[in-house]
Amino acid sequence: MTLRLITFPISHFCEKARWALDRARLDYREEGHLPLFQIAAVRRAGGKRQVPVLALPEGGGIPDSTPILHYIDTLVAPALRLFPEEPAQRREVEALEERFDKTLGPAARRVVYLHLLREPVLLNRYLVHGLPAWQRAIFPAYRPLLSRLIRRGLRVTEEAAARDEEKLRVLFAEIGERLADGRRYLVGDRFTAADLTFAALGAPLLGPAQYGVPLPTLAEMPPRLREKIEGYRATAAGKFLLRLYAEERGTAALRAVPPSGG
Ligand SMILES: N[C@@H](CCC(=O)N[C@@H](CS)C(=O)NCC(=O)O)C(=O)O
Repeated sequence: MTLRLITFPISHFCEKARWALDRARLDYREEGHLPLFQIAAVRRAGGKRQVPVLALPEGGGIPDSTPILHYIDTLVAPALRLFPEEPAQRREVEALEERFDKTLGPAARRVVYLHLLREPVLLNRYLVHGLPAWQRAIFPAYRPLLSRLIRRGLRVTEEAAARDEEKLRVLFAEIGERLADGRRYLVGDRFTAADLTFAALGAPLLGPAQYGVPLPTLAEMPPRLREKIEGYRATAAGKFLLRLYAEERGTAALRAVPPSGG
């Protein structure tokens, strides 16, 4: 019996939880689903319908990426914790995480879906990683319905995406200013939940090579989306995000740290 992370594998909120689990080097199994097919597993683990949910070996589970990160912190050595002990720093990390959850996550998702939902070949290729074989097999037939569900559920329109891009421009500029003093992390002098959340939730806009499941390459992207991604990659915040993925998403950086205990 082990931890089970119930996901849509491609989802950046799921990537946030998966990164935290990988970083903690906890023994877990990812259980990927297509939208709608997750509901029974999510309910069994105590959630409503959204993923990620971390199902616990003793029964029940933890819905929502933020409580999942807090739970993981209770299982790891202090050096690996994502939330600082020091109260002011902790509050700052929690406030940034909340802001990224509320603003960055939904905006990045809508901007990318606006372009990708028009690309059946890319959807067939990239939305199937990490799914059980039967869900992969039905994907091409399910895709048109899924595209309609996503478009309607997330209100994916040109107008909404344009408003999101403006929010993202402001947020990326703000993060760039914060980093202008040469700091390596958003809060304090080490990697925290603020960095992880910024990187995971912004990842669809940057396409980092180390994302937990394969993402379309720049060459495969439709031209308008490619142009946007190149724009984000050129910003200070975008470069920071790609550095976090390159340096922190693998396990190499963590090898010096004991997996548990003091
Ligand atoms: N606040 C949640 C947001 C998670 C979220 O938006 N999940 C989406 C996928 S990216 C979802 O499960 N959507 C399915 C639904 O709402 O039915 C978290 O941080 O975990």
